[in-house]
Amino acid sequence: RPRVLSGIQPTADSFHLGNYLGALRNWVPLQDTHDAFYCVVDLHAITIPQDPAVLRRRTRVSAAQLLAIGLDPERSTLFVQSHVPEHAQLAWVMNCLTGFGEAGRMTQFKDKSGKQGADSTSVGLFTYPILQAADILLYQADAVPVGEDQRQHLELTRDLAQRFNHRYGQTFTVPAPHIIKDTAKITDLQEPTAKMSKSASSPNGIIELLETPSRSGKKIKSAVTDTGRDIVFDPENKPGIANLLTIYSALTGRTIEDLTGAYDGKGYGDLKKDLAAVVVDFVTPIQERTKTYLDDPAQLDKVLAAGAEKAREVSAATLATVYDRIGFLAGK
Ligand code: AQP
Repeated sequence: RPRVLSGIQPTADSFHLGNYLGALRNWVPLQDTHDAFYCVVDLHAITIPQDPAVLRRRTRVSAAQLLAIGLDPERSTLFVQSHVPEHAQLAWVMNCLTGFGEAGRMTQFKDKSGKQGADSTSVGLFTYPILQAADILLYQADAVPVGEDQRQHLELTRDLAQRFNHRYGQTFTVPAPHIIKDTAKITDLQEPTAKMSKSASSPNGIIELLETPSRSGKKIKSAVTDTGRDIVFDPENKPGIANLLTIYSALTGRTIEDLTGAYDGKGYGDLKKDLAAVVVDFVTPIQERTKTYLDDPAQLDKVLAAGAEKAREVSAATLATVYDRIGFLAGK
């Protein structure tokens, strides 16, 4: 079976709808068609300062949410990145293969470091996409299900795989991005041309999977829209309404045409009220299941330990080949 690999950072107490609709939702069906590896990328999380107790909590909360949205450890491999040392080991090799200028062209780094200033930006944030390349290449992934913001990082991963293969002989599968166009960029409710983002959006701009219905309802009702009245799908001129329709359609399976037809002649208020109810119906069972997983942290840790063991079977084999190809002496 073809392989997929994807990851998510444990940098918030809840995933948001951008994470879910852009990436996580697509992880679930891939369990049936692919050999799927999914990880909570805690090594990536420390590219910005993290409180140790908070990071530990968020790593479990992230894993619990992934199980709650439908990842099944029997059908996929779910693990925590730091449990598999080969990620950091291959990242070093990839660091040495990446040009400084090449890494410097990553727009996500430029955006994030620009906001923080050079002295509070870690070298880890700079090499973040190179670690990401290692995550993917270790598993020989054919496809990587992510949101649109990750496209450039995926290009870098492909370049590094090809460069290594060219220099040392065929070693890595060159992965393709798996990006679902309709939901590849869910936007900020308050700033509907920017992506919904846990670090850049205001709290009112994001809908969290684990927040209370009254909170998400209020945010949807105060979402920024234009001054017109018509409910039409026009991302260019009506990005706020288009974003609400995209979310509505993705969560219900109703087409955009069906929705615009149904809301013909109705107002923005009606759409927002109904969407708030759709969101609540959607998140309520996820919240319940997340809580159940978190109520038994020992069991959760067991699932993650078993996942790491499965992941290491693949990652250790890839790393051994890489070390041999680049000329490291066999240690044993
Ligand atoms: N707004 C979004 N629309 C579609 N997909 C999105 N993703 C994130 N935001 C959107 C996708 O979510 C996955 C998890 O990515 P991550 O753990 O790296 O989270 P992130 O990209 O760091 O999420 P944020 O909220 O955007 O955090 P910051 O602000 O820290 O960058 C990825 O597949 C991503 O594409």
